[in-house]
Parts: sequence; C-alpha cells; structure tokens
Amino acid sequence: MLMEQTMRWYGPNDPVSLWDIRQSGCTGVVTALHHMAVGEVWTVEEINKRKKQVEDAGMTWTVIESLPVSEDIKKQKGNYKQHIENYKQSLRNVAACGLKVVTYNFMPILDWMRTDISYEMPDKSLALRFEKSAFVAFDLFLLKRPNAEKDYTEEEIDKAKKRFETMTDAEKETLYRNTLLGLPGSEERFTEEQILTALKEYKDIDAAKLKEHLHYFLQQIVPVAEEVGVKMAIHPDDPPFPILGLPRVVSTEKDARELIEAAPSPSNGLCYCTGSYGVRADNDLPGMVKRLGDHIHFIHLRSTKRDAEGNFFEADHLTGDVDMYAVVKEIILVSKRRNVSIPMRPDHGHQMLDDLKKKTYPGYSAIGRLRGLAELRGLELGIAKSL
Ligand code: DNO
Repeated sequence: MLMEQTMRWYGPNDPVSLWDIRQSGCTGVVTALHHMAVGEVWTVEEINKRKKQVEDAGMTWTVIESLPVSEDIKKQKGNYKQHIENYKQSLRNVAACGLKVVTYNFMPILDWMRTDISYEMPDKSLALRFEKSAFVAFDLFLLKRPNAEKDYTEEEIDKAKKRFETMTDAEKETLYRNTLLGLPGSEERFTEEQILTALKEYKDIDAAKLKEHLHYFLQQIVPVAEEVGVKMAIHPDDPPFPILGLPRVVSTEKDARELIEAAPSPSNGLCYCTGSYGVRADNDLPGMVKRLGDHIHFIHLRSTKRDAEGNFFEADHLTGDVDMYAVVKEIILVSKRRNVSIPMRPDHGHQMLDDLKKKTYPGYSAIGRLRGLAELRGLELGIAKSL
C-alpha cells in the first residue's frame, strides 16, 4: 500500500491554506492546536473545531504534530505529575474525536535548530542550514553560556572566533534570532535571559537521566494510548546531537530501540524522520526502516547534505546524503508486510519561485514542499510498480 500523503498546516494563521495543501494532492493534514499552552488538556471542543476546518477542505486530520511534552515532564520537576495526567486526558480526547496518531518529541527546551533559514542554493532558492562555526560563535560570544568552551575543541573555538569576526552586526542579530527561534508554529523567540535560566535547570540532567524521564513518561502514557487506540510517534532530535550542553536522547537507532523496549506496545512508536536521523552518518536509514518498521507510525521525508566540518543544509528531497530510493523501497516493503498505509509528509522544502516574495514559516513554504512531495510520490509509485 502506498503511503498516505499529507502536509503540515500551522492552523488558520498559516499563509499556506488548506486548499493549497489539497491541490498538492494530499488527502491528509498534519496539524496541532498551536494556541494551547504546553501542559494543558486539549479539549474535545477545540480538537473538533480544528478537525472540522480540515474536513471542510475535503481532507482528514491524519496526524497530530505535536502534542507537546512540557519542560516539567522532561525535568521531572514542578507540575510534572499533573502534566502527565493532562497528557493522558488529551490522548483520551483526541481518540474520542477519531484521531489516531500523535507525534511529539523529547528535546529539552528547544525544538529543531538552524543557524541560517535563508541559505542560498546555486539555483537561488533558499534552504535551512546549520553552520557549526556560526553555532559555536553564537554559543560563546552571543549567548555567552557559562562554561560553554568546555564543549568545544580549541580548533572549533578558533574557527568560531574567526567566523564571528567576519560577521556584521546585522548578521549577528540574524544568527541570534534564527538560533533562538521559538517552537514550531510560534512567532515568539526566546530572550537571552529566558534561555540561560532554562539551561541552568538542566544542569543536573545528563543523557542517562533524561532517558529515564522519557521512559517513565512512556510507561505512564502508553497504556492509555493503547487503551484508546492512539499510536504515539516520537520525533527524533534535530539535529541529532547535544546542543548548548543539553542532552539529546532520540538521535540513533539504539535510542529508538530502547524507548520502544521501555514500554512495549503497538501504541509506542516512531516518527521516522530521514532529515533528522540522516544528519548522522552512523545512522543506517534504510536499515532502520527494515529493523524498526513495525513501530513506524508516521514518516517525514527530507534529505540533508553534511560536510566534514559538521555543517549541513537541507538539500532537495531526492539528493543529499539520504538514499531516498533505498528508504522508500524499505517503506513500501514494510507497508506491504503490515498491510497499512503509513502517513508521510514531505518535510520542509526550499523557498522558491513565487514563495520567495512571501513570508512563510521557515521550511514550510508551499511550492518547495509541493516539489518535494511530487518527486517523492513519483519515486514511490515507480518503485511500487516495479517490485
Ligand atoms: C520541524 C519539525 C519538528 C517536529 C517536532 C515534533 O520542522 O520536524 O519541529 O515537528 O519536533 O514534535
């Protein structure tokens, strides 16, 4: 069975409309109640309101991305027990509204991070990029995180210094804004003080501890998800390595396997994101689908191109380091074996053509994603027919 084609929609304020998504050939929409405070219960009424908007455009709300996990839960502090109860209630409510897949992540404080959100490609379209030296410069000289230099080699610090010296004030300001971009779907950015305070709270939480908290969270919520028929799909860390001294615990196949084993259930699964896992050369992407395929409930397809310096940019969907042919082939085989149509979305896209004149959410302009989706759809059909 072919994957179900979806696109992310950030809700009524998204400059990309539901009809744009429908015209891309999607049958499903991926969205969230971005206006709800993290930790609060999503009510049936609010969920149904959103669901109706999607259905009025002739599509289904296929996946929730994301039902966010509060910082208290990640740190096991403050109100975390209440937040876990609220999360369970939200799961019951989404199930009552007929929704079946819930994506979330367990990245401390920040979600995905890039230093550049308009990196010019040779064809003049714009891509998202992570530049190592710029990031180190941000950490050391803009944020001035206490003890940050301990996380870098002398050579890295040296390069960052040189890079910083080349930057104009406007470039520094842009770097600062890009790096501290708030959560997806929000316009707000963290202030320096907010981020430094938030970072301090993680000083006693290393990777082992954060993993423990993740596994505990799963052991609490997965039985409820199973009972109400919802599939949980954890999104990997983006980028898949520690940043700003914060641990990241969903970056590799081993991490994924451990979290599945911590709460075994058909409801405890993965959002398989080739863009995030693919930044690490040691992640075997097609092999992960083959081995973890039974647990994949949602798929993000995107490719990055990395270099030896630790930089990467988001390439076209079919180029870059991801062997998309091999990945899609494995997905087709797994879907056949399981007899399911797994929802997918083209993750991100270049800002191009008419979208260069528009302001859209970084990575989520319409035309670049449409290009990615069209290419992926053709690739999948071609492979499926030839198998
Ligand atoms: C970025 C996205 C992530 C993802 C969340 C899921 O574009 O892939 O922000 O939605 O991490 O919880």
